[in-house]
Amino acid sequence: MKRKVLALAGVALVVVAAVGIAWALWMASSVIHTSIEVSPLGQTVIESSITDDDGKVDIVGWDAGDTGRDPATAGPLAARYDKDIGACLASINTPPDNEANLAIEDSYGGYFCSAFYGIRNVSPDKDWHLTEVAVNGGTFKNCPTLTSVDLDADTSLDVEGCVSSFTVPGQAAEEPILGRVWPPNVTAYAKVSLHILDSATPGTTHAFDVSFNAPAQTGGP
Ligand SMILES: [Ca+2]
Ligand SMILES: [Ca+2]
Ligand SMILES: [Ca+2]
Repeated sequence: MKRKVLALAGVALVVVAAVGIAWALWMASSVIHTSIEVSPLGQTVIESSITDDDGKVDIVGWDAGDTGRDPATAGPLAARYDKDIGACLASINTPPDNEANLAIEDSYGGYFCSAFYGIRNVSPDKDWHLTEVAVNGGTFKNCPTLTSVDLDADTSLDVEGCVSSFTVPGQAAEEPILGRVWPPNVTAYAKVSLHILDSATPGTTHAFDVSFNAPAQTGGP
């Protein structure tokens, strides 16, 4: 009997230790600050920003499940883990800065965040289009093609992502953003999806820049 009790106690200890280690790994998080710039200044205005893990439902068609539970896939309408560990917060700086910010906090390998930005072509008569979405160390492609980035130059990749667009808020089907033309006075919605990789350095704060680069005013009537 005594041997059985000891064996059970041993099993319990192992379970407690395993849970402790798993929790420690889970909490070994990265903080990622993303700044998104749109150029050329003057032709576009970033009007709005939401994410699918800021703890509130903003646009039902995109983040209906956003009660804080962490996204386990890219959005829109990401599948979710049962846990609420990470958070992903977007904000914008109105012109003249005309920047969007994205902060991912307490993330871990396997964490996703999708951010959606309303970008308006404020030119009265010129089309607008993107030529490049530049990120630290590479360029983002149209989803679902992913680009991986090493944010802290330690040779292990930290995050992968892609970009896409939508014509109206809550739209289900993604459209390419590179090659897309915004007519004058039209708002389109850009999505930036990020996936934290298992090889991301734990407990690190990363700064991360994304630039939506466009030529000077183009096309138009
Ligand atoms: Ca949200
Ligand atoms: Ca969360
Ligand atoms: Ca790295």
